[in-house]
Amino acid sequence: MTGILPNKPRIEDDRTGIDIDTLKRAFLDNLFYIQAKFPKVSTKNDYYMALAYTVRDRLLNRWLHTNQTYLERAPRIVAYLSAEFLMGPHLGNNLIDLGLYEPVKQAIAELGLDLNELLEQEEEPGLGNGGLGRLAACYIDSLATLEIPSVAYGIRYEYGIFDQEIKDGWQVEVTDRWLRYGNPWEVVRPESELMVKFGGHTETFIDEYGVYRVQWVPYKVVKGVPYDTPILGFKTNTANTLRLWKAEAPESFDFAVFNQGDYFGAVHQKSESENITKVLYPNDETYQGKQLRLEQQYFFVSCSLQDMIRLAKMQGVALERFHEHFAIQLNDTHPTIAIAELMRLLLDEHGFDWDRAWDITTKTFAYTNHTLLPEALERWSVAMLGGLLPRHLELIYEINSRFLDEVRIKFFEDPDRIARMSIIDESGERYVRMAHLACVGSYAINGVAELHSRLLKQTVLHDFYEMYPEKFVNVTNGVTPRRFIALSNPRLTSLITSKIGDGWLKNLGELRKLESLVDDAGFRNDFYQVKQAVKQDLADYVRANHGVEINPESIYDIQAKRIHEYKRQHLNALYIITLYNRLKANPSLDIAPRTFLFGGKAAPGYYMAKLIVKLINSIADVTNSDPDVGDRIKVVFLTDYNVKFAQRVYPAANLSEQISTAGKEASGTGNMKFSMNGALTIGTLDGANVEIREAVGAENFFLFGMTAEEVLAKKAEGYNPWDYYHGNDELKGVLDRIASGFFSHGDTELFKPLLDSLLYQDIFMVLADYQSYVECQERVDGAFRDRDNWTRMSILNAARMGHFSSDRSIRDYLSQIWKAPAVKIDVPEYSQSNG
Ligand code: Z15
Repeated sequence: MTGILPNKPRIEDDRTGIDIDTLKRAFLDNLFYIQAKFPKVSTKNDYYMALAYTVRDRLLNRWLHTNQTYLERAPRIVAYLSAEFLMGPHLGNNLIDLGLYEPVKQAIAELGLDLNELLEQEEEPGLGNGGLGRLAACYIDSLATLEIPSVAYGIRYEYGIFDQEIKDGWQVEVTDRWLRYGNPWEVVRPESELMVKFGGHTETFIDEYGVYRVQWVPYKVVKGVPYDTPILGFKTNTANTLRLWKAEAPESFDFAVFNQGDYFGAVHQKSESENITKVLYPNDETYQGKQLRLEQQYFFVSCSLQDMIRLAKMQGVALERFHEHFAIQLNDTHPTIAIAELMRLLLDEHGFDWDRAWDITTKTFAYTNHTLLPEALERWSVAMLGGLLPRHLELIYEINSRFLDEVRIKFFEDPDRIARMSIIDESGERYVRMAHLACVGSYAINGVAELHSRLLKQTVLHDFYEMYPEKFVNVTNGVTPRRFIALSNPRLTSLITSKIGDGWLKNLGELRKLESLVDDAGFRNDFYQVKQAVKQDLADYVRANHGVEINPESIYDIQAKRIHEYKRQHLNALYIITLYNRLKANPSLDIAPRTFLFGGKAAPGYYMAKLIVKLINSIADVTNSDPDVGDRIKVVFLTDYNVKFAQRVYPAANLSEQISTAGKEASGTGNMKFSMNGALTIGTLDGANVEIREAVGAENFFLFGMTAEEVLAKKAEGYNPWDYYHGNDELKGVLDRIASGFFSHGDTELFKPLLDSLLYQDIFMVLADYQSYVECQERVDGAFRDRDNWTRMSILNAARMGHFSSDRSIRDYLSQIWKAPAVKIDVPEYSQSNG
């Protein structure tokens, strides 16, 4: 539809101008014409919306020119497939990326409003659980910043991760109605809808050329509608797209035909279709095996692949060359059904033969593994998968049979391998092992930190490593400094920029220039003052929201992450009780005052995690009101930890708790965000902690606990937690204190499941690491008392974290896996194009 219409609309100056007066006029204009309000009757949310639209207007030129450039030039595109994108609020980030933060702040102030209050209004899109979803968000930020043509595909959950409330110390989940007031950042594209089939059966036939073919006759069809959100690069013209799919009932499948007069049946079928994208599954790292989850995965994968094929066709790219046009990254196994789906599309819908289709497929996909925990590995029962996706099950069997032939040839003397490596687990009820399918169907397999990638090759994927050593690479995770330094910590950002200029936000390695300033007493004092000011902000927040007074002079000791036994929030809790017991025994004990802050959600069905939340809150009740403790210990469980709140938390920390059992945390990314903001880490040699410690220097990192090798060895020799309980009086005192009902109003049953799990199994070896942890915390206590030296260590942490920018991670993906060149986007001056 081009015809005589000019390619560019006349663009009103009020939609692009960035001088203060234009921004003010544009804001009032949007308030009137979009929110339909006068200032007199406007709510804070109206003001937020007016500002969001003002900013959106100013990014549309970049977005449309980027899309047009990609359409015309048909560059190689990175497609990032993820069931989760934990984006966090868009407004502040977009202001930073556009370089509009300061002028907008001023314009808003001149209108008598406060930018921070408007930023606070935004309901964040919490379309992820934790690290994996947030990593995807950091990666698309860096892809845009590095000007890499890319598209991110996912699911537009109507309800994201639940909101957490705490009632009587227990977690209570509340529905996340994030779309309640509308979403100014997305654009729905109903004209680009696609259809996705489910269920039914397959039929064979001989086509017009006499070729044997299969067709899938589905039981139902669901419509996928794309919702697009622009993802800006930092100070570039590139604005890539996050395309999230919403499920709807297809009106073309005329209900009247299928349900003659069955009105209720028709409405029911409609709501069943829409159910697919209703809600995010709230478990992090535990696989549940629910059919609806498989429906979600297949739904968004099928929409995304059809979308890519449609784009390639539009650009005149032959499907034979699909793999040259797209590199598809599978974020964990969640989108792995894509391997079978691309085969189906090429074979059944585009007439390819097997060998050509398999060649294209295995040159297209790359797989990122994010965990070694067996409970997280996805396996779909053959019965369920075959019922929902009958054609895909056939294809998976065929892929498997050809794959196992290769295994037989390569390892002809080792028949056990066949059973171990098969995509189908046949040890009991039959399951499809999605990680195996991902390994077979991908040209690259990566772990997310050096240790994790090594352990992957040695343990979970050992057989696959022996089969395909050349596929295995490491890409250590990273995080975006735009959101987690510039936006989260404006004070630190101005201090750094005043010393080393502003190049560091695009090239985080430049932070190293701060190292030489560590000997400058004036700079140390400025750095210290920044940290104190941010700590005061958090104290104000905690007073207002939790009614607890915390002391900015105390150590802010923070553990913020999903609640999980392997992350060992309960080890932290045992240390708090240790200190408490010491203070009770010796009320004049001299310790550095500490504020223990926890934040994080427990999966609603994860009983032990919820009990840990209750334990922390129960300890807080006692310590925060015991006069013997006074101001020396405060414990606060920060409710409803999410991206928005995380941005307040990272900058305020002195000590970052990264205390998972070695070998269990694949990487961790919160560890990086804390350290960049000048927190010191207390941690095990797990995940990316290993590399962070190497980067910041062992003398600036508090290390404790067993190594991954020692953990495995101890397990092999037969670990008995009782030995530690009986061998350590202080530990025994702590566990006995909990057992006595001291923290539970005399109830000796409440925490028994937790104590039993520690004393009878302790699969995460909390008791084995306890003594080492306590001693390490004593070193922390000592170090904090030397304020100036602590500040030195803190500066060196921030200065040496350049390696952990997600820009570096994306460069690693590009050079090792994707090989997609950058494309510069031109945005012609509006004044010229508009005459
Ligand atoms: C998740 O958040 C992570 C791994 C998973 O397998 C699932 Cl299902 C969710 C996390 C890892 O636990 C964490 O160590 C890592 O930093 C993060 O993914 C991003 O790679």
